[in-house]
Amino acid sequence: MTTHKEEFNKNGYVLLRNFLDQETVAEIYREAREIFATQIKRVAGQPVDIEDRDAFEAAMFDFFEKDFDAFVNTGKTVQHSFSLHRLAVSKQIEAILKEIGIEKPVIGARPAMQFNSRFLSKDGSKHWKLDAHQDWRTGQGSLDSTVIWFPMVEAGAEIGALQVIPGSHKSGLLEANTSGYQGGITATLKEEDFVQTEFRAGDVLIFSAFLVHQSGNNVTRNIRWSVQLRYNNLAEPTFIERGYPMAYIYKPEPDLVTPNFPTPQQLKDLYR
Ligand SMILES: O=C(O)CCC(=O)C(=O)O
Repeated sequence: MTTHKEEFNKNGYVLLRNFLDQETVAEIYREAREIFATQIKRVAGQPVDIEDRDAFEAAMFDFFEKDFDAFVNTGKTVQHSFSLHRLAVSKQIEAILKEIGIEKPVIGARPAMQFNSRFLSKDGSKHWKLDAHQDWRTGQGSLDSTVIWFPMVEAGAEIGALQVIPGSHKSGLLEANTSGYQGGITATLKEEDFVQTEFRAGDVLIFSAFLVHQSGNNVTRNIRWSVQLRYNNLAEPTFIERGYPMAYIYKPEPDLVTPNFPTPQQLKDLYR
């Protein structure tokens, strides 16, 4: 029987069925919707039921249209949720990373979440899905830098689950432009080489940061909620030799986001 490590080395990815328990996924998904729901209530002036998928997602689209900045910031805030971060550093994730060869895992970039839908796009096509890319180009971490990707809803071709090119992790770093969040590979790729992945909640895809992959095409009216976790290997010799480069730059906003906030009185009231 092939081991996960053998499969990973050969194809550049392994799709682990039923890897996470349903409640772990449900908690991250619920917390994300709760965070959005608070802002939706502020903007729409009425609460929304997070358990009513269609109504909740319609409210998400409305929020996106009515207060884009708050939507973007809420999307970022969701990526700071405790449930997501708990999973990212859990024993279970550490064990699977070690199993496929990441001897000393370290977080490569802040855990991320995506809400893919063409209704959450300003220009109709560009920002809601990613062109073919290799994550290594943006992370530039260890040679064996690894990504964990999973949807929090059942996801197949229709809702645009990830598409991957098996074995492409051994092709090296391909030429790419800097369009969008992850850039897009400019080298010629054959569409027929992409394999469409399919998931039930709990299934997880683990892949080399050199694996060529792209977003599928979400043709449904629903949002494809997914999580991306990125890791490097502190023990990988070229990563040590290159001085542990950290290509993700987090920096504070230089100006006050809310001018003249807070007043001393607000602080006195808070700490009464
Ligand atoms: O979720 C997606 O559609 C794309 C995610 C992805 O490719 C990435 O984050 O590197």
